[in-house]
Amino acid sequence: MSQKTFKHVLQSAGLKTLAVVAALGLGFGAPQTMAQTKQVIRISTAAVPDDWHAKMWTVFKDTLEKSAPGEFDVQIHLNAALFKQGTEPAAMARGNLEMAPISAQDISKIVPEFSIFTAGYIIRDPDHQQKVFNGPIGAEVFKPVIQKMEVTPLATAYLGTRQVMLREDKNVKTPADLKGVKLRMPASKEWLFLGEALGATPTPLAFGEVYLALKTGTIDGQDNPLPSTRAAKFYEVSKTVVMTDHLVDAIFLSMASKTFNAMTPAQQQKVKAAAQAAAKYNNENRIKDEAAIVDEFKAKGMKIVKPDVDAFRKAVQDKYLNSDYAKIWPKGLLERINAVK
Ligand code: KDO
Repeated sequence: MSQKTFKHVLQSAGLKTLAVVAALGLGFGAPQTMAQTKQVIRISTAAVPDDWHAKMWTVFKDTLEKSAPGEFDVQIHLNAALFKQGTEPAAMARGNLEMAPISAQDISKIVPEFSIFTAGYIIRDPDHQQKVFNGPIGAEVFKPVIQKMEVTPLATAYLGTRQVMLREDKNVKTPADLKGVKLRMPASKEWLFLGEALGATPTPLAFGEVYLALKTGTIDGQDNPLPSTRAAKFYEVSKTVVMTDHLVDAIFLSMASKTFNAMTPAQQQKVKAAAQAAAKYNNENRIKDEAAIVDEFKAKGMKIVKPDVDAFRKAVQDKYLNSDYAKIWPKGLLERINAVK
């Protein structure tokens, strides 16, 4: 549009249009002091609102808006409402999403050697997990994630220790007792392999569909950390919890590298600090909760089974160590993970 026609439009459209045009920064000689546009950070997670790893995103938002007032617009989307569970890394790489928690199983699809963290009975407890991922091993294993996935992990949150939950009353002592049990696992081959290693018949399903599947009997059970099981109310449609402790699970609060790399170093530091504050809030609450939920479930009339965890550990570890997954684990990494105290 020439300057002449532009002026003409303004004259005929009146002052209101002028104000809008100026506010949008389209006017000639628009004032330089105009408010900077905020960087939008859309977050997508499958977490349900009551879960700590859903609430932690509010901590992220509050912390960031306090440390960098007016610079960011953090938008939280729960219940996989924005992106389907497991599709978040691709959405971030394509530039359609700025942040998401991603799992070791998500990462393994692109960085196969990361599958070491999908194996049961490797990470011992939440403290071991934090030391592994926040130390030299973390720095090393996140490098190919940044290079190959175009996402930048900023903090490691403890998702909890996964237990098996069954819709029927059943006594499970060893993996043999799970034979033929249709155990729901998240939908990827890395997750299904874990279900198989536990002795069950794994069935892929998104988290959001688990409640109904338990209720109708499409599946016989599912595995999840107890706080998530409570937040999603799976106890309403289950009778038995088998305390297998089979996976000390993590999610990595990650940002699209395109977004992260476009920020100033000061902004990057604030975003990282906010992600770490969120993970800390989640970890503290979740650890406290995990200890108390067993009694809560007992009080609700659920059967809590203490299986032969050594039998599960041996079966799961043997299955992984003899699999193709283990063949590509970096030499010596397992020993180094075990040596972290
Ligand atoms: C699940 O689907 O079982 C799982 O626990 C897998 C995790 O990686 C994570 O996606 C989690 O669901 C969701 O955040 C819902 O709690």
